[in-house]
Amino acid sequence: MPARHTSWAEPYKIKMVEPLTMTTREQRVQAMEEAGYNTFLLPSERVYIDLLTDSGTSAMSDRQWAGLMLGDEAYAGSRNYYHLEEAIQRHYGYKYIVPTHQGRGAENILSRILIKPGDIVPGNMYFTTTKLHQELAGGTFTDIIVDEAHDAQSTFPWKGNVDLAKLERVIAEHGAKKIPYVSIATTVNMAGGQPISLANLKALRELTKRHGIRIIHDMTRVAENAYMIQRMEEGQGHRSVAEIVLEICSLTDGATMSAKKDALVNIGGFMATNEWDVFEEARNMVVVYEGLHTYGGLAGRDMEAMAIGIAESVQDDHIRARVGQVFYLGNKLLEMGVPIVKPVGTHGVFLDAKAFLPHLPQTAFPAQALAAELYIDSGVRAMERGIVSAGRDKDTGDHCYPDLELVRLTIPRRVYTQAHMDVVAESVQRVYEQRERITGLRMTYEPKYLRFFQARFERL
Ligand code: PM9
Repeated sequence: MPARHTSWAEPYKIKMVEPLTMTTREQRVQAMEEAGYNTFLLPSERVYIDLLTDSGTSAMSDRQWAGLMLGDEAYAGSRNYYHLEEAIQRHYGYKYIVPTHQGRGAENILSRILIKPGDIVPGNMYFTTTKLHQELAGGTFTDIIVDEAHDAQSTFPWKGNVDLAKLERVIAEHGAKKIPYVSIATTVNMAGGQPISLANLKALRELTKRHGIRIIHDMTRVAENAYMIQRMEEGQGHRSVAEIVLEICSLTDGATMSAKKDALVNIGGFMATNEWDVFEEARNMVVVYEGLHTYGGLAGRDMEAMAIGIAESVQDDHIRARVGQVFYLGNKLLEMGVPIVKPVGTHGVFLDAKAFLPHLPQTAFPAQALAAELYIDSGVRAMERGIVSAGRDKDTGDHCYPDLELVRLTIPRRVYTQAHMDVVAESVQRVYEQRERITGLRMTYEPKYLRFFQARFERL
C-alpha cells in the first residue's frame, strides 16, 4: 500500500514542457471579435490557459509515448487492437468491443443499431452529441435525472442519479417496447460533472431488468465517477477505483466511450457490448462509417496509447490528483464568493452564469458572453454550457431553455499546475468584480447541428 498523503499532489514529475503564449488585452479583444464571441473559433495560439475542454487535451505518460512506437499499422488485425480489447475486457469487463475514432463515432453506430423511429431514450440529462445521434436515428431523448441536478445551488452529492419514479412514469406512458435502452452517463457532464451513486445504479438495474430494458453506459468519465463513489458512498471507501469501475460497468449492458477524456489519449473511442447480435451489427456498420473493425478510424499507435491510458486512468493515485486539482480551483472560487455549480464537479468548475450576470436574460446568452469576457481579461479559454449548447427543440424549432446556464472551466488531465489554477481564479474574480459592465450577445450565424461549436455572435 503506497503512503497516503493529505495533499492531492501529482503522482508524476514533468519531463517535457510546451511554452504558452501570452497576449495583450488589445490582441485578445481583437481575437474575440474575429472569433464571433465563440471561444471555439479562437486559434489556440491566442490562448494562454486552455480550459475549453478536457477532451483530447490530456498529457500522455512516458509509457503511452513509448507505446506509440509500438504501433502495428497493419490494415487488419493490428496487435494493438488486441491489446486494446484486452485492456477494455480487463478494466471495464465488457465482452465485445468496436474501436471508433472518438465518442460520437460510437454513438452514431450504437444509436443506428438500437433506436427505431418513434423510440424514447430516457437518460440522466442530455449530452449534446449523444442526444443528436439519438434524434438522427429517429428517437426522442427524455430527461429522468433527479431534480437537484437542474439546480446549480443544490448541494445534493449525487446529482447524477436517476429519479426512478420519473423513469417508471416514462415506461408507463410509452411502454417498455418503445424504450431500447436507458442512457446513463458517469459522471454527468451537463449537470456540472456530477456523479451517480452505486446504490442508484443498482436500483436502476433492478428496475430495468424487470422491464427488459438495457442500460447503455456513456463511460467517458467513469473513473472520475468511481472515485467519487470511493470518496463519498457508504461502505465503498475501502475499495479501489479500479474495482468500483468494474462494478459500475457490470451493472450495464453496453457502452460508448470517448477515450479522449478519462482514458488519457488525444484521440480515440469505442463501443462495447455484452450482446453478440449487437456486436455483429456494430462490427459490420463500423466499416461504413469509421474503418475496419480492428481499427475503427484509429492508427495502431493510437490504440496502443489508449490501452495503456485505460490502465493508468483507474489507478487511485492518478484519479485522486486529477480530481483534487479540479477541487482546488473550485474551492478557491467558492472562498472568493463566485457563484459556481455545487458540489464542485470532477472534470471542471462550472460558473453559474445566471447568478453571475443576473441582469442578462437567457436570450442574451449570458454564459457565452461570460466566456468571452473571461478570455478578454486573461486569455483563459472556457466553454459555454447553457442555451447555446442546448440547441433547438427538434419538434417546435424554438430554443431549448435549460435551467443551467453555465461556463465550464474544464481541466485537462496532467497538463496545468496549481499556479495556473491560481491565475484562473484571479481572473474569474476580476471579471466577477466588474460583472455589471458585461453586456449580452446576439447570434448572427447559427449552424444546423451542434450550434455551439460554430455559431457566431456580436455584442448587443
Ligand atoms: N465531450 C467535452 O468537451 C467534447 C465535445 S463537446 C464540446 O465535454 C460525453 C459525456 C462527452 C463527450 C464529449 C462525448 C462525445 C460523449 N459523451 O467528443 O466525440 O463529454 O469524443 O465524445 C466533450 P467525442
